[in-house]
Amino acid sequence: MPNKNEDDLSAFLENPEVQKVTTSFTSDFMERLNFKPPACAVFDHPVTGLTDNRQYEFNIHPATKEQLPHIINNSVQQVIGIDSPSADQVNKIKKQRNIGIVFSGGPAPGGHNVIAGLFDAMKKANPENRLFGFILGPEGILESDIVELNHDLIDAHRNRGGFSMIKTGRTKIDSKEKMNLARENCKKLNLDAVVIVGGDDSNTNAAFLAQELFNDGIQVIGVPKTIDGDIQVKDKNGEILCAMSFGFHTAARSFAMNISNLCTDSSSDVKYWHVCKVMGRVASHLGLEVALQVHPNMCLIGEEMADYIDTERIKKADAAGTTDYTAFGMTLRHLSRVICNAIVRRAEVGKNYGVIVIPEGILEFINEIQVFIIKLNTIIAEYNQTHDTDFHSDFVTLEEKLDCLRRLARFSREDKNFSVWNTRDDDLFNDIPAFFQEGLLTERDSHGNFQFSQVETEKVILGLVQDYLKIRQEQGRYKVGIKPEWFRKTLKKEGFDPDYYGPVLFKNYLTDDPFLLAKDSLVSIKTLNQELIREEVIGKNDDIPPVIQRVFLATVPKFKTQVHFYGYDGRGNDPTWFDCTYTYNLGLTVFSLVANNATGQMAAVKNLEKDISDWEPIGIPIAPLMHLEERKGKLALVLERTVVDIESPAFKVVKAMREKWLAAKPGPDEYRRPGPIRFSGSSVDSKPLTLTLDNLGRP
Ligand code: FBP
Repeated sequence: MPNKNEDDLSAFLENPEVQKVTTSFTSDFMERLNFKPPACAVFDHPVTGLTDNRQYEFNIHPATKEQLPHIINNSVQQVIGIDSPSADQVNKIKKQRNIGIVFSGGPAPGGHNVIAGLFDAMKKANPENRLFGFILGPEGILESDIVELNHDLIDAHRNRGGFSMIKTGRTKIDSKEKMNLARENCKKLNLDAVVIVGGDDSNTNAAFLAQELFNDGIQVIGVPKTIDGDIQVKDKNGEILCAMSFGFHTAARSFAMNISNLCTDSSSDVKYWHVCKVMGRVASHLGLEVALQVHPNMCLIGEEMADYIDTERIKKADAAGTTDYTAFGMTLRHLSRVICNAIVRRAEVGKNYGVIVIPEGILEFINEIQVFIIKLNTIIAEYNQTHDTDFHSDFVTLEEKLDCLRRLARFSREDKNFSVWNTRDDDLFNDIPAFFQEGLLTERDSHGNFQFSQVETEKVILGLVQDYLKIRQEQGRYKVGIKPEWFRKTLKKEGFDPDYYGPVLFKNYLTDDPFLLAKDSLVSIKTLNQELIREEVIGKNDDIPPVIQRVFLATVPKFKTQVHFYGYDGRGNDPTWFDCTYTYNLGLTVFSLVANNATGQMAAVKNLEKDISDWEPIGIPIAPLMHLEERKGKLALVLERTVVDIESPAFKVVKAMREKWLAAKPGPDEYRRPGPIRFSGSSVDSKPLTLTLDNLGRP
């Protein structure tokens, strides 16, 4: 390496072989940029049209009819190919259009391909068509901050992850003033249509914007984006219209690859429990998919916990002639017991290590926490409304926030009608650790949602687990199993008779058990000493033989953890083949919807769970999917999120495999290696395993 002077270094950097190493344009990257995702068959026709599919019906909330009258009668639209279009149809498609597109919310792999698909369809229809990107999310609509998207920009982002081309943001267009501003800006920009690529809240926004811009003739189309996988649409008869939002597959695969590597590491140095929190907001879809991909030793699914019924408690309450409401749904304490049992069982077969997956929103399904979240949401929202200021700016430190809550509790004693925060709430809240209090009091996002990713969920659970393991250890009910062969060999090597010491140390010596378990009474060196004296193995003043001490220490578990958070990394991954192809077709679908005058629709691809030859591009009316939900302390119309269905085949498979994957038995673990996301080769056309199983298990 030349290092004498700068000229030498410049020449070195110019060397083509060195440039091959230093270039940002890796071969994988180039392969991505050049990949052309296949399009659904309907897009091969010269022109596309829409057919009304009124056979799909929805349970419509009356509030929707009132608030979204212009779009509530929309029905599902199927994109069809037309081979011999009429002049009218051709003119409709070829009309020059200006379309604005915006990313909203967290990034999800595949977003750039929605833009690429839309751009390609627009330019094919009419090269004079113009596509504009709003910068930094909906803020860009309000600020009229746009960039025209041209071939160069789009070609540089094809099949790439992130939303870096136009960035994203979480601003919500949620007031009359903001709506008016959005309308004025769209009109000034002479837009024919606005495309909102976002999650449940953003598609809710799309519906309200569609209503608002209806009379201006500006169409609004939504696109189902979110790694959380919680935008799934069925009609009222259970027919699946949108099986999954885009980005879910990539994020899950990315998390799965990393977690699978941890499984390998964990089973190699056999000393850590890896606790992996995975993103996904409230729903546990990502956790479920990761479980199927990796077969971790444990995976918690929030939705299942909410459904849990403690039959023991119910029996006790019945006997006492009372009702125990805490028996419905799992408590934090119970959850920690479930985890501890798994840890203890693995330790007994010598596996003092493992991998556990925890969805970030798990606490939402724990009764007592849910109550806190709802109560604090209401308090913060009401405070902001009454004082026309911001709770978090007025009460900056945790102590100030707790003080405010204390005042409310005092107030509840004076005014019996005030029930949102009483003395009991305050006492319970003061019992939880400060970092968790702080987490529960974090600022809500712009949609009023609780920000799960900001809370150290795993720390809360681990704290309880550690406490309970300590208790079990003190009771002598948490031990590492010892292989009989190792025990025999170790003692013989030091000239000791294993058959003499075995029955003194172990409760199952000379049984067929594959692992020896130390007696419950042996919980410390002191108790070991006492036992050896009691059994007359050593005299009162003798020392414990070092080899016996060594064997004893090998039975003492050390619960060592490594905590990981998988979220932002997977969200930024380059999309899988599935997400590339899905999103490109979503982009093509958006153009067909716009060109055929649809508005208030969400672009979707039906039959995603099947082969691409069966995929059907459709438009799903957004308004009928909405229902009332608490947001910022008030009921608001929002698109309904889908959580994990515990009756679904995918969930049932995970439940059925739970014992196998825990592998609390001698022999190897059951980890699955999904491997890295590859953009070529035999695994490219894989799809989410949840989709595949749900499809295979459908009646
Ligand atoms: P969207 O719902 O906007 O797609 O975002 C999903 C998500 O990645 C969640 O999984 C996570 O809880 C949240 O965003 C994190 O938000 P932020 O990016 O604001 O930290």
